[in-house]
Amino acid sequence: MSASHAPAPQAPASAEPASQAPVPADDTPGYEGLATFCHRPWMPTLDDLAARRPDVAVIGAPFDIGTTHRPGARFGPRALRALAYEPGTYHLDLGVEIFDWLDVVDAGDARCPIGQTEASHRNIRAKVGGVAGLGIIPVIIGGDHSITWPAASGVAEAVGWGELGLLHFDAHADTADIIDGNLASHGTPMRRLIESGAVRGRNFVQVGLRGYWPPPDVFDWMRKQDMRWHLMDEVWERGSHAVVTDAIAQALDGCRALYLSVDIDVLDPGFAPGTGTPEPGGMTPVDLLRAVRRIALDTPLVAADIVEVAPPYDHADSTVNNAHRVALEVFAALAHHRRAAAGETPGLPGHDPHAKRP
Ligand SMILES: [Mn+2]
Repeated sequence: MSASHAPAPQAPASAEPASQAPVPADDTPGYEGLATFCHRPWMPTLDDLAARRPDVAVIGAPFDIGTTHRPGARFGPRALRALAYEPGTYHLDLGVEIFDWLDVVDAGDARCPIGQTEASHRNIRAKVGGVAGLGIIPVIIGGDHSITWPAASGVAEAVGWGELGLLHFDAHADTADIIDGNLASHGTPMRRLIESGAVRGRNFVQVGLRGYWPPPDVFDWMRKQDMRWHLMDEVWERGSHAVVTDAIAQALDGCRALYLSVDIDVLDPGFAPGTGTPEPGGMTPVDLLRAVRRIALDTPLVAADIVEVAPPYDHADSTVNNAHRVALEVFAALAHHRRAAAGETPGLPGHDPHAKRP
């Protein structure tokens, strides 16, 4: 039989989609496409941000040479963008489709040249400060905790030097003076912020401290600055809700703007093994995520950072997913505010967080 007598080819029955046209980025699974944070638009220049004026800009700070024990947090921003489980963007408790109400973009990374603390910190301060200066809320993903020194300095410059409260979740106070000759260690940023006047000591409030560091002379210095802290032991005794209520009031006493800094090691290492200095006996995710939600709901939040995610020590992406959800709680609370301002209310199964549950 010659080829000319062959039957015409039939299209096979198939379950394949009819079109291979690209689906909108918001609808692709987390593991597909470009690894921007939550698949949000990539907008790495200040000019683009100034033109769009989003509500929130996520900024990576891939820097970890300030760490005192195991390094690896330089890989945190990439892991948070690429590895987190992204099931959807509807926050069940608040009943809000987050990105219908809140414009979030991924502003890329502050450049952190290898091995160069001063240049890296300078770039972080410039990028975060530039974003805050546009009235956009920066959400910084670290990186070791030393990045909070330049990041919060940049925010204070934009919103008022000394007029920024700082609420700090951590196993560690990070208020040492000099560690191994290093003023810019991840164990010293909070002292630098108070010394410079960027944040007044009395508005610097810490939650979750525990373990075996720092020594008493550092707590003496903290007390002289009128810093307030809530040990993990107090959280365990009183419960996180009561402690966070006090911490919010203390951080905002005389301040009109709040910076939230979350070291993921405030969680117990069972939930967050992927971190540089794990300290047993920490918070649970259910308590931390609700605390972050309340803070974003009930304070004039102008910036947040999530630091010390070190993916090389993570298991099953547990640390990455917990850190990612800290950011989502911030986003959802801000989306709730914008929706409330528009006169809308939560959809099912959501609940107004300030109303009595029916
Ligand atoms: Mn820490």
